[in-house]
Amino acid sequence: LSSCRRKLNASRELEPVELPNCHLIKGIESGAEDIDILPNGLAFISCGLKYPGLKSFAPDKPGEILLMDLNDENPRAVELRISRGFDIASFNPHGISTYIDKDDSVYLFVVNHPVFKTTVEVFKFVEDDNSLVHLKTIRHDLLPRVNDIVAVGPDNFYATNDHYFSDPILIYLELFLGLTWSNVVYYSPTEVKEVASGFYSANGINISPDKKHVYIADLMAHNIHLMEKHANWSLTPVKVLELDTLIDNLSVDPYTGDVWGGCHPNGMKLFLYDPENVPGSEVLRIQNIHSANPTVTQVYAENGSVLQGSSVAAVHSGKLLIGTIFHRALYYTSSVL
Ligand SMILES: [Ca+2]
Ligand SMILES: [Ca+2]
Repeated sequence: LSSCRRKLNASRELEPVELPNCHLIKGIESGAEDIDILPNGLAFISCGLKYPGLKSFAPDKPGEILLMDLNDENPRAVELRISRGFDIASFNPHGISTYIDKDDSVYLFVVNHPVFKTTVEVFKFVEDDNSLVHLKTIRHDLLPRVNDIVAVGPDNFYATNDHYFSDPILIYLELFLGLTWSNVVYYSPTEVKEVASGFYSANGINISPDKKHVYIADLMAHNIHLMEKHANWSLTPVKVLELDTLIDNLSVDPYTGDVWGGCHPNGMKLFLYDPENVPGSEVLRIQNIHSANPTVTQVYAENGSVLQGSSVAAVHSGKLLIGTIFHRALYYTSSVL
């Protein structure tokens, strides 16, 4: 119990770090959990997550996927239409990942929790039509509680299971006993296997620009695991980067290889949401993550006002998008990036 309390209590009161030239994106009122940006500047945003134990501002509204074109002077978020036949009423999107195939087809992988179960939905993005065509729903015993995924092919991916149990009561038990049963699974239509284990709560996952390394954020352990990817899709540990905050989703700058983390400096405030004492937000940029001394920069920090619970920070050509669990996405441009 005490170890869990300690982990949740990364309860730093932050020195605020301002973002110059930042703009709130209108129309996102029920949280933006994850963001993935294509090389051409089109950003996909997963909105409206309902998660056991976390406050939802729109409990009766289905989740949605928004699209933003970061090439626009004043980008707006537009809801993507989803093809008929997909159950939109129970759509509860969590982590997302894009994959561009050899023929330039764009696939969007979405972790979904219809009635709090876990599926992975695969969509094809139709840009001319601002729509997503649903291709398939993936369910598997080794994918009981997926948080985030990183696509490595048109129908294969790595996924983090943030908890071993899917029953809410057992999740609390798991959390409070400090069990390290959270893991990473590789999925393909022909092979599904656990490729990494022993996490308190594996959360964000992403891949290096050269596709040789996979990065995994362990939210409750306050660290990022660097793993080497092999030809048979297995992963082996390289090193662990310790940080003093709860790291959620990870983004990788395709040009610099910098790793960006949306972080929660105070776990208790995150899980026990109080409008009078809202959770803070923190965005970290990690440069040269493979070197002996990576540079960790706190790009944004506050104790809770505009951004409440930054779950993701993603960059494209010097522009930064921050998604938050409890509030809106934020758009930011700066010459320092
Ligand atoms: Ca993701
Ligand atoms: Ca997450």
